[in-house]
Amino acid sequence: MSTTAANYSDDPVSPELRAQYAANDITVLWESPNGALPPPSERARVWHWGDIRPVMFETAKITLPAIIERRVMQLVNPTVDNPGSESIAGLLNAGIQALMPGEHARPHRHSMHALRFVLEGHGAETVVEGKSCAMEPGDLIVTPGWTWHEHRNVEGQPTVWVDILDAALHRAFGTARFQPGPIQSPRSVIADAAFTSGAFVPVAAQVEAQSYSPIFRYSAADARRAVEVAPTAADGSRTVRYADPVTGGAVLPTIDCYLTQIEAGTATHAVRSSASALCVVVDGEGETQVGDDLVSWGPKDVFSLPQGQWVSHRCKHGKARLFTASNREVFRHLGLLTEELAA
Ligand code: GTQ
Ligand code: FE2
Repeated sequence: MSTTAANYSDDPVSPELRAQYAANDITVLWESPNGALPPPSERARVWHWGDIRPVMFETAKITLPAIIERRVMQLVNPTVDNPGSESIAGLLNAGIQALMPGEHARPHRHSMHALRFVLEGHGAETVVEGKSCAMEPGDLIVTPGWTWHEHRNVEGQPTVWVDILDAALHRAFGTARFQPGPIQSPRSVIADAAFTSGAFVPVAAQVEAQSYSPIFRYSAADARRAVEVAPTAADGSRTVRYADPVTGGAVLPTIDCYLTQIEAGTATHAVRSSASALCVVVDGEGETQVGDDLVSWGPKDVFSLPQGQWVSHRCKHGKARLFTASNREVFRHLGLLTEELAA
């Protein structure tokens, strides 16, 4: 009938039918924003060390025991389209944590996979399933999901690090679990030293059964030595992956880490990934093109790499070293990883 539209004020659906939809919790696909996704709105965000270091040290003056244990300033990218995720990029979370001399964050464990990248300090340690991991600047320490861990600074210097976690992923999956200490049923672990020769790995059932790296600490010195002798890519940069020595794969099932070295005056070829990532600047100064945004950076700055954006890093001064943590393994396992290199 040609009168239909006029009767409903241009809405082809009658008010009575709309009411039926509402009463039955129904929406209609032809009006759904998910049918044709809008262009991604997430933008790169940088946290400059010079801005956040004083805020962290001011925060560290608050010494209530309950705050010491969770003294993390979460880096929340306001453009991430996922309310409540508190993420820095996509489903990745990051925060800055400080532990002052004499402080202790007691043992606990959680289903979230996490890692820490140390920014400054000396003498603190993270204990993971009984293994002591020294926290020196540039060190990577991984705390795989459901491993007991605690942080101690007995008499070291004030120590500050970046926490990187897959917390928003667990929130989305409904799998976030947390258990405070005291430690129950600790796992048996093998000393990191058993894996560091590179050419040999111990043959042990416990190593073969686990889905994460048996190495919990990747030292800055080892990483630097490795990247310096890595072959150059076509753009002249060198990259090493922090590898599980048993599988050769990522350090954690959900977070994959890399160190890239870029010579002054050079830039990396643009790459684009369906996964999200973030970078911590180890040293050097430069800028990164992320889609339409240009991010300037220096030592200890942290910046996000939203999914779907073309990314190219340029080193302006010094020899730049960038630590990158990506959730590409999540995407790869689900058959959703696309990675492109600009022509
Ligand atoms: O240091 O163990 O940023 O459990 C969030 C949760 C750090 C930690 C975070 C944690 C930790
Ligand atoms: Fe934790």
